[in-house]
Amino acid sequence: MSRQQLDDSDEGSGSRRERFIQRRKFLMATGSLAGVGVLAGCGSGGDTDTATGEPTDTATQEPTAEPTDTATPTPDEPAQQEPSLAERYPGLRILSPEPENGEAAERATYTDYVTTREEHYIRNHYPTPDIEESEWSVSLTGLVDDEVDLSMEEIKHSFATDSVTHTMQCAGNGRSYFDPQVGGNQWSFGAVGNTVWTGTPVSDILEYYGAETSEDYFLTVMGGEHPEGEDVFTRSIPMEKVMDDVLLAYNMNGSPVSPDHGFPVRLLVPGWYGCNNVKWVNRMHVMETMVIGNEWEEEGAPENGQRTYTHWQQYSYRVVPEEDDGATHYEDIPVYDTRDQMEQTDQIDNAYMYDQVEKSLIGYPGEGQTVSPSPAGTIEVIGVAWAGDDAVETVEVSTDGGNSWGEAEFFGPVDEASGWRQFRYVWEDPSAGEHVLASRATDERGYTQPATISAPDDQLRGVESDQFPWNTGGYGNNAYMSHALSCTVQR
Ligand SMILES: Nc1nc2c(c(=O)[nH]1)N[C@H]1C(S)=C(S)[C@@H](COP(=O)(O)O)O[C@H]1N2
Ligand SMILES: [Mo]
Repeated sequence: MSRQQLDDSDEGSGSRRERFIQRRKFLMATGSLAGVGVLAGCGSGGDTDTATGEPTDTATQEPTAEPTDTATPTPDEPAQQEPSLAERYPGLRILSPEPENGEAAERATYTDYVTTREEHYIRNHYPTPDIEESEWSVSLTGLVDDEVDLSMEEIKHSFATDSVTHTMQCAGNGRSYFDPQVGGNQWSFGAVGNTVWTGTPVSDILEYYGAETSEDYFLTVMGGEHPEGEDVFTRSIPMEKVMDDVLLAYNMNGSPVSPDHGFPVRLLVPGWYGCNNVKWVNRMHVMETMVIGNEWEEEGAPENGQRTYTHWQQYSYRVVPEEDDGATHYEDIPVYDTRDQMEQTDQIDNAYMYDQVEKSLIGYPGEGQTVSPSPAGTIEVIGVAWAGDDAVETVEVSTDGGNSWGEAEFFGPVDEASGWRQFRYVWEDPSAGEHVLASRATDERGYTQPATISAPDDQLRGVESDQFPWNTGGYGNNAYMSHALSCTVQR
């Protein structure tokens, strides 16, 4: 029996998730969920017990009322069964147990500022590797004075330490709303979370080892989890961004990054799509261009003709309309911001998914929920909004399916632009019955979420006539009607 079948037939995990959701609702109602232990142990000194490779992240988890009771062993089963993905992340809807892929199951995730691990999506191309921290190293190669191999000890303690709040979102989030559908994981709204990451500024390491750090260079970063002979998860990050705020992160929400999120170390590119945040980093290569061409396609695996290092930089994570055979490969591009690339189609055929485009999600009311107005006759709509490494300027809410809009107000922490903003909208005197709620964000540059996704025939490469470009990879969907929800008002 495959793991998939096991998971699907495992009543226990389903009911555990039910209990999690019930309990979450209870905690929300009693107010005890807000900011649970979020920053406990955060900072450079709080990571002393990571050498075991089994990070304990209890500090960031919501209190669990029940003991983990899923492994009720039958006589012929091993007693020590590793908990399944669904058991470890009861807040996720699992898309595939191996490789591990799951998204936040409930809209309620988008009422809180910090996303707990149990609700933070996971996106893997290969299964999560089992890594001993003491045996892991990150090499620095390419245009540097000294090529070196850095141990985790050195990464953690020989350089500065910094923290950043980052809204991590998969570039494929919202893909399931494409019509016609495109291949790949069918993410709905939940492949996004907001967490606090702690690590070493990559700029510190590059400067120390005499790397070429001029603006038009790139740092190409590789993951170490690929099975032998398979493409290496690789991204080329513009040096300008690397030197600004990129981290080699080893803590998430104040305790060691869990294996599924990149233990012992991942790249953290504040405000940029999830794909740029390479997990299980084992090499950083300083170069003049992005990874491109034969040298990088064949290195390490000359016989199989694979796109060994170029696949996820040049072929995948590109905005490709139906009429193109594939994405045009570039050595460099004039602008990195994804929305700017999508506007400059005279210069770039197919945008690269770098900085995230503006987006928002309503967290309350939830889809299909029945809600009653307060004694004062209002309903408070709550949600979150983000725009990559640009600040969100305004959020508007519609309670009539996008016909009319009212401005929401912000509340909650403002750490930096790369973390989302919480918003609230006071819905005055809602009428009884079903309503379609939508939200739309505008960022500091004046970009606003479009209404819908275009038809493939329109062959768009950027946002036009209030439409997000349908694209073959299903990337970047920020159309507000895709993310609208219906709820029922009872009075
Ligand atoms: N090495 C490696 N890094 C990776 C990936 C991967 O498959 N392998 N997936 C990427 C993608 S597509 C996303 S969206 C994020 C997801 O990070 P998370 O699982 O911590 O949410 O990791 C990125 N980093
Ligand atoms: Mo992703």
